[in-house]
Amino acid sequence: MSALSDLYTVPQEHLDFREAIREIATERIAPRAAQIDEEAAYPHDLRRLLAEHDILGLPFETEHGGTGTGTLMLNVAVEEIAKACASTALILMIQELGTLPIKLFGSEELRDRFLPRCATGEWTPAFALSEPEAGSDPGGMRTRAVKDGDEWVIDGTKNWITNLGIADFYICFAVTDRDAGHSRGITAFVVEADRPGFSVGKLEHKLGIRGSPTGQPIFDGVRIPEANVIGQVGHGFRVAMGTLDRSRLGVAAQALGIAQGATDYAAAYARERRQFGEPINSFQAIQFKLADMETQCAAGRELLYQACAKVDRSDAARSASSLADNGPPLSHPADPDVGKYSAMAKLFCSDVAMKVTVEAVQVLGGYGYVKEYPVERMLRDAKITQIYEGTNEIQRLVIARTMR
Ligand code: COS
Repeated sequence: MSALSDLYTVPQEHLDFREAIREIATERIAPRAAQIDEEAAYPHDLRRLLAEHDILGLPFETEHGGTGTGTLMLNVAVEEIAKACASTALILMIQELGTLPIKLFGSEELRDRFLPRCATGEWTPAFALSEPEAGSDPGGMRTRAVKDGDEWVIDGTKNWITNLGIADFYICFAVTDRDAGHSRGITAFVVEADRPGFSVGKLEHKLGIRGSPTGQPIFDGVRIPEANVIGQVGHGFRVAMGTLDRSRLGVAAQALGIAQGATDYAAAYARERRQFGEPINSFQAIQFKLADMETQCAAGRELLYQACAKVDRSDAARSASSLADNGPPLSHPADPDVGKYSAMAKLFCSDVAMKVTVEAVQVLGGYGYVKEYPVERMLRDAKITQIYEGTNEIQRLVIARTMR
């Protein structure tokens, strides 16, 4: 049984902020979602909208110009936006994913240089870990960085990178010690998009989240200064894993938003749609589907909030102890449960998103299968949540490793 200290509460000001975001999502984001999907166009206007309402400040501390409201509030916001448009929710998710390496492991100079301009929404990042031959196994990456005088020179091609061509900088992982062995000798770098040798390669045509460009950034002899190294040379794999341990909560929140959005739409449709002279929600066949969909969303939300609360408690404890001894926050270990719960929330919520969106299409019948209604888009958007930031098979591996 959970100890009382394991429970979470959502403060009233977070609930108020959720209301404000819900209104923006319903009135400003939802009406754009079909067009964004149809045209596969990155919604620059909606990114500005999120910035204007301080929503892009949610992943950041107040000292860096952010809201300082923590991980639970951030993911409540991701869920609300994903209910309306999963591509737009990804703008906020990537604002966290691509800055967590700097926030958690970067020098003070890096944090001051990059985080405030991301908190305002002026800059947006990308997280470049995967490669054509290294997806579930990033430890087998081929991108290399070699030291040349005061600079590092990076060569390689990454794959499936969100925000390609939009990002102002890329967190690039590269092998710096070929002899260190699998998953070792990797270093994390910040590479600004305007550095000579950086280019935008192939962009993918995707099933879902079509409003977010994904593809191959190419690093061809890109020279970057020593100051752009994140954390210690050779510790890049830990930077990547430590980042994913938290950012997977964003995928869980996005999946949950898609699932709840589909559930709400299907329930509203079932109230209006009449067959055999009655609204279809008077039939048990439909009632039971809707009841299962709502229940799965609620269960996913509990797991997600619990996981977010663990991150927030762990951060509070670490910053209290680092204040006491003047050390950086990472000199204090995170709650070992954080990675496990983050993987469980991502696994559960993304599976729920797939099950629920398939059922939502079924509730709408033929109308569910056509683009005039949003649930076929929600189904297509849901699929990636079982794949990116670690496939659900990898999440099971991460969870199982904690049980040995
Ligand atoms: N936090 C910090 N350090 C971690 C860690 C974590 N969560 N997980 C592993 N490490 C460390 C290990 O402690 C080990 O350190 P040492 O070199 O000091 O011994 C090192 O990293 C290598 O760990 P391990 O041997 O477990 O690595 P594996 O190659 O077996 O990889 C998995 C482990 C499969 C979990 C990892 O490759 C993974 O998460 N894959 C999915 C990647 C992914 O999510 N891709 C999506 C990209 S973003 S769209």
